[in-house]
Amino acid sequence: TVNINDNGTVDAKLPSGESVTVHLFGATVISWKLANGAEQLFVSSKAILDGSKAIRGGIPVVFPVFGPPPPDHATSKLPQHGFARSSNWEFLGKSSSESLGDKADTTVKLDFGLSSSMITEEFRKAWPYEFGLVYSVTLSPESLETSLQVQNKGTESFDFHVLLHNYFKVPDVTKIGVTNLQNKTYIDKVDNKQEKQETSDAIAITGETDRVYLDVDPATPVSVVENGKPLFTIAREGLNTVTVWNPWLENAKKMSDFGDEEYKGMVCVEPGAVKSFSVLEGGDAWEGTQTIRPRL
Ligand code: TA6
Repeated sequence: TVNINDNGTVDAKLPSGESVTVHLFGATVISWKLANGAEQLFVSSKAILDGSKAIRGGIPVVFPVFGPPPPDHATSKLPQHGFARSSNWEFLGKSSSESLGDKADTTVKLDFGLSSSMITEEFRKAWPYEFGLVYSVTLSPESLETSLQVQNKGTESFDFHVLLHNYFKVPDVTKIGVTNLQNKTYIDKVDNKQEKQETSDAIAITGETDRVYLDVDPATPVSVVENGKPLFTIAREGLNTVTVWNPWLENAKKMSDFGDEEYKGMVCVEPGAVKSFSVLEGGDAWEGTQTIRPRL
């Protein structure tokens, strides 16, 4: 079943019990529950859901720029992480696959759209390109997949970043590791953006962590593990960077929409294409996809 609610959210539930909720503000997935009702995503108890600020949690969609925009770039007048997560998207509809056997829906796909005519005048002035975004959220008993298609609807090329800013809910961030990033080069945003080489096969989070791993083969699944067992495994297509973030206590205190202690129960592992700006010629399209498998 799929419901369009009057609080600006769309939710879907499978006969097997899994559910997903997407807020039309930013097309932000704000809940993903397994059949047993266990919530997989972190949304701050202080998150603002009225459209006045990007939602602190879930899966914010970052486009067309990740991080503070470069001063000498077409995105320079946009806010950090761009406008997609702070715009009102529209629900385009659902499609579901009927399994051959019991006629039950085994997966449901929800599509959302955002185009240049829908963003605010302020955003359009800041980034005057004709674009179309289609964001697909596909729920199955085994995974949650989200995919962003970027279309250049104008004649002039533009360049962009995309990043899916996953906030995962974890029992205790001091007990988890992030695996399959060993030997990868990363930019350490907590240490003067220095480029470093990852040496550990399971990154521990012991303080503020803000790293952008580069050239991560999308075919290499990245996992959040607890005592060696995967809590989440993220496979990607077209997304060859992975950002790992935890604000820790000092930064948590500075965020009005984040509880001081909440850093202990979350970690962000964010697939993206943010090493450089991807160029899209007029009329062309680009797609990036993540498939997240939870611990079942
Ligand atoms: O993804 C990591 C990051 O870029 C951090 O540097 C931190 O700024 C985080 O995103 C949250 O950014 P926001 O604009 O949502 O507060």
